[in-house]
Amino acid sequence: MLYLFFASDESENVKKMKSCSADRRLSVISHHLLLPINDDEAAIIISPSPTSSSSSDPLFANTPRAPEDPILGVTVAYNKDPTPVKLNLGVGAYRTEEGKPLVLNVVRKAEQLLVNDRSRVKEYLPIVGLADFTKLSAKLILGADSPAILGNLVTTVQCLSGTGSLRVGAEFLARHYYQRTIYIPNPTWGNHTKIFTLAGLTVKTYRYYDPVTRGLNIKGLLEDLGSAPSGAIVLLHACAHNPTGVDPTLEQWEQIRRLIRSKTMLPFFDSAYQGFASGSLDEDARSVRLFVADGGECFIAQSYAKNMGLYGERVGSLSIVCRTADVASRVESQLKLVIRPMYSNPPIHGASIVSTILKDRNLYQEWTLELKAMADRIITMRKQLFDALRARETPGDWSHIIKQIGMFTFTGLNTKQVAFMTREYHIYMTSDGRISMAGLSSRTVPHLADAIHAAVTSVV
Ligand code: PLA
Repeated sequence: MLYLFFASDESENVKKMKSCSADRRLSVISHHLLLPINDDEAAIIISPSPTSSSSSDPLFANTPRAPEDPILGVTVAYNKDPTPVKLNLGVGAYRTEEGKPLVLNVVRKAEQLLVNDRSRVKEYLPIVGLADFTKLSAKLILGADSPAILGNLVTTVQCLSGTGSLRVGAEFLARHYYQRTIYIPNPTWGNHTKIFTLAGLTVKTYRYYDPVTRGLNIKGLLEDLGSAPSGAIVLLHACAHNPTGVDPTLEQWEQIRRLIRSKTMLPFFDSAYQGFASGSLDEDARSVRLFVADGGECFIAQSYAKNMGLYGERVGSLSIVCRTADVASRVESQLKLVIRPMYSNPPIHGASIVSTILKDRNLYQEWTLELKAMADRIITMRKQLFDALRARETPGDWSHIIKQIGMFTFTGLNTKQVAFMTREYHIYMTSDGRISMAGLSSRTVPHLADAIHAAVTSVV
């Protein structure tokens, strides 16, 4: 536990904290700096001891070492381990049966087409990104026949993958929305808290996962959102909830939608796994489409990292569904003001790959098949791991492994058991007991099952 505070003249800072959004953000951060924080949160903290030019110490000598990221740091630790039997089940990145990263065939084809097209140049994209890409991206999540698209009620901007889309959305909300509180599920992807806090919003949680049933705590969820202030922003995972792998049923989504609309709360969907949950792009967009169909406002952050395997290309988009076309175009004009000083305009290559695939009927079809194959392989891994634990008579009910959806299994293993598995079996995973099923293969399932068995029977 650390306690941090501004070392500089406080009254100066207080004077500066007026109403503009940057100042609000400072005020939120300074508030956080005065609170006890854990190691994870410390990663986002500004140095508590700014280096002064009069000091004889080297510059930044007082800069504290930040901890590694709880997810990406797992890969750092894995890379340092010289053992050949090591297994990385930390970050959610798809691997083949051979344990290798996969570039989709359809992506290779699209890249070839792009390289062969001599008319393509490397000019800057517009601030909002590649027009074909943003149009097709909105269609992918909302459906081609969506009335919101047909009525020009949606503005879509190309952003830096899912993270960048959430970040731009958060910045926009901090500047233009009257409610400053966002409710995120407990638990959720660890970066959500940091993204929204840094934008100047206040982050609160709503109950989501019930560790006893290993299912959705729908009662707690409805109670918490029911007692949230009206207008609050609500972050929802469109499908394949990370880290739990637990999604609401369609009926439960409908209950959630009714509650959110009745309290005029603002839904913000994080869609990082469209196609990865069920293997069907349309099926995995049902939650979002349910909300958009009622005509209310909605934010959607999309990522092509997982479903097109474009992790490092950083392709994503933010769509904001508004009630009128005029509002949508004004919102877009303000999004440009958010983006321009952040990174000016987005990169061209990844978005060109996506739009090449989305606009060609054959390539699109081929993509859906490759996507389904990835989703199916993950489902097969679930079955194999479940069977392997049953065969070992590992104590406990492991049926959640086959019930959960998407890239991750939320095993229920505790921090000590995870540490044991890393130390004794060189299995790398996040300390909350999440494993990336996409990192497993038939060859490595027995090793993981042995490790889980040993952890459960020898570490409490
Ligand atoms: N939203 C959720 C729910 C995610 O799980 C992730 C990625 C993102 C957004 C952002 O992805 P992008 O910016 O790469 O598009 N989560 C990963 C990787 C797969 C990570 O932590 O960055 C994870 O292992 O949880």
